[in-house]
This record gives sequence, structure tokens and C-alpha cells, in this order.
Amino acid sequence: RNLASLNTPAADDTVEILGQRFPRDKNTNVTTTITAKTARLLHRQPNHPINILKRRIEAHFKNYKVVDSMNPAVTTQQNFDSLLFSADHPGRAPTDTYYINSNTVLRTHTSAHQSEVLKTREAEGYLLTADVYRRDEIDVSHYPVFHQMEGLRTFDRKNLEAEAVVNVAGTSIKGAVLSETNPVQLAHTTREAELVDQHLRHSLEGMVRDLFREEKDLEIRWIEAYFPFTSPSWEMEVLYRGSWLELLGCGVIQQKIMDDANNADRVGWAFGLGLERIAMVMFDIPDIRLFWSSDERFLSQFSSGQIVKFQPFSKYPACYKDVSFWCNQGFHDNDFAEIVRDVAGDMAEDVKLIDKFEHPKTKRVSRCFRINYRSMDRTCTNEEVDKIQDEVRRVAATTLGVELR
Ligand code: FA5
Ligand code: MG
Repeated sequence: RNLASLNTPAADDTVEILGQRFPRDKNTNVTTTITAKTARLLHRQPNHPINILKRRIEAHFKNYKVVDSMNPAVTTQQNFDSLLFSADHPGRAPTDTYYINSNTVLRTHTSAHQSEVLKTREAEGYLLTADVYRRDEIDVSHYPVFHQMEGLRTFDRKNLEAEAVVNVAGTSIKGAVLSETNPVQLAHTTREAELVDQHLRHSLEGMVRDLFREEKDLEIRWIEAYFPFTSPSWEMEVLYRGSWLELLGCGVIQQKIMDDANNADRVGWAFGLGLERIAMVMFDIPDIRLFWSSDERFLSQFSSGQIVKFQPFSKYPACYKDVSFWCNQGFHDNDFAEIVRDVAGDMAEDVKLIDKFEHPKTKRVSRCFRINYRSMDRTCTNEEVDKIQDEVRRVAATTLGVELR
């Protein structure tokens, strides 16, 4: 099967990203629906909620160098190897990652640029914002493109006590950093790890309390995490309207990454946060597709450049359609989601697996998906939705080799 051929003339054997051409190969799975998003640059569009939030965080970390125009096409070396992902790490799977070809991907996270930014040695701190791409499910909080901000901070290893020491009294940082499941690196002393770790979490708590300054007594908690490129590692969650919301991942940068980036004399921390996650709660934006809207009823609400609550315009009617089929071995739900994205675009609000069963004799597996079609800016006719649904069925049958029921 070749998802890449969905809407591209067969004669074209290249993928174009921002004017640059890459040869296709057997691992290409990116579609033009996705590559078209690389030109949007929402994080640099004045008075777009993503841009407003980005500038707020940049204003908080005022001495950090701002980087926001890195190319989204990166090598697998940048996205994975330079960050010490093992050869068989699940993050590399083509079910989760958009491959331009075997050696090139659309970055799945801003960490892909850590090494090259550190190599410049231009500043002690960096804030790097970019669009990132992941093959994923479809619902109001998932979109194949979203925005991350990477924060990086390094310190002179010989002067760490003076440069990194902070007072953690009154924060949510409790106890020692050392734990069996969240270890200090062999390359670091416990004291070094503790200083960098506390500086990291102290900085992030300060930033988040500044962002959410309207929320009195914002509750923050730190969950031990694992990333191949940091240790110890954490995820930060905030209690927002009764539920815990994951805002970011972070940790002490693996010293091998520092060494490889000509920073052997330094130690540092990194964080990566999702801008949509935060923007959805701060601006009250109920559906992640809205960020991509060019409807003035959306955009004009943010012309002040301030954090204001979004006033939803009326919801248009939903239209549910089911599709069932027998699947081949190796079928992945994300492959079906990709077809829906490609055929229906932003008309698809939600795709849910509603039924799955195995035939007792043949052992074949049947799946039934329910697609919710709803435009954000108009009412769709039944004929229009029927046509899209027929096309989804046809493309699923021809490119995934499933047997429609
Ligand atoms: C990462 O991407 C790491 N690169 C973060 C990091 C950087 C760790 C530096 C350590 C040091 P993760 O996949 O958890 O981790 O994503 C980080 C953040 O991006 C999440 O906390 C969340 O806020 C946001 N995010 C992740 N997936 C999505 C998604 N599908 N939609 C919206 N936001 C998302
Ligand atoms: Mg995570």
C-alpha cells in the first residue's frame, strides 16, 4: 500500500517541502494535505492565539534567544539518533511519524533541533518554537500538526553553584531529585543534577504561574517521566477546572548530547511544551481545528494581541457515518485516520472505533469506525457528506486493502 500516492500524480517522484524537493521511496507516507501545512507558520502569524502565547512565554524568559524559523524537514539523525533514541524505539514507527523518505521526516518534536542550536553557543538560553507533525487519532484535541516550544538552558560546569542555585521554598518541588526510576546520570554528581533540576523546575513553575496569573493558587504537580535525551525527567501537570492537564516534558540533558554538541564544559536542562494545549484552556478554544481557521469570526477575536476568552460562534449540525471492514494483518487505526484526514480534511471532527471483533473461524478482525462530519463554519448538505463518505470507503478499500462490509 502506498498512502503517499493518495493525492499526488503518480509521475511525481518527489515530495516538495517549502520549495525543497526530496526523492520519494518505499517509506514515504506523508501526503500533500500534511505538507501543505508547513507553509502556514501559525506561530509567526501576528495576533494568532499561538503567536500571542508564544510571545507571552518569550516575554517571561526575557534573556533567552528566540529561534522560530527552523525547517520542518529534518533527518532521522536529528529527530531520533542525535537524541539517543534506540534503533527500535517505537517513536520511529511509520504509524506515528510522517516519513518524507527513509532518511527524512517531518519533525515530531522541537527537540530535533537541540543539538544544532546548542552547537551555535550563541546564548545560555534558547526558546525554539516550531510546528511539529505526528500521525495520530482524530478528535477535538488531536490534530496531525501542532506547535511546541523547546526551552534550553546551559551552565558553566565549573561555576554551577553560582549560576544555577535557586530557592525552592514555596514551590511544588519536594525532596531529592535522586530516584531509582528517575536516575542522576553517571556523568553528573548528585549535586550537579540537583542544581540543574531545581533550576529547571523552579523556572517552569515561575513561567506557568505567570501565564496562569488569573488562577489564584494554581496547583502544580511533577510526575516522573522518561525521555531518551534527559535524566532525570519530568512531566508537569496543572489542576485546571477539576482535571490534571499535562503541559510539558522536561529534564536534565544527557551529557552525551552536550558533549556531541561541543558543550562538554557545560551542563543543561531542556523542556518541550505544547502550545495548543495551553492555548485551548487560556483562550477557551473548544476544538483544535479552530487554530487552522481563516474565518474572520475566529481571527478577529484576537486582534488585541491579548489573552481573551473566545466567544464560540454557533455550532453547525453534526453528521455521523459508520464504516465497517475486514482488516489485514498489520492494520493500524492511524492509517485509517490518515485517509479520513486526506479525503475529508477539517470536515472530520472525530473518528471513533466503535466496534471490533474477531471472526471465530477465520480469525480475521472486523472494525467499525464512526466518523463525525461537522464543518466549523457552515452547514454541510447530506449529499456533500455522502460523497465524502463514499470516497473514504473507496480509498480505504484501494489503499489499505481492507474488505468493506
Ligand atoms: C516531547 O515531545 C519531548 N520532546 C518533550 C521534551 C523536551 C522532554 C525536552 C524533555 C526535554 P511529548 O511527546 O510528551 O514530549 O510532548 C510534549 C508536550 O507536547 C506534551 O506535554 C503536550 O503538551 C504536547 N503534545 C504532545 N502530543 C500532543 C498532541 N497530539 N496534541 C497537542 N499537544 C501535544
Ligand atoms: Mg508526554
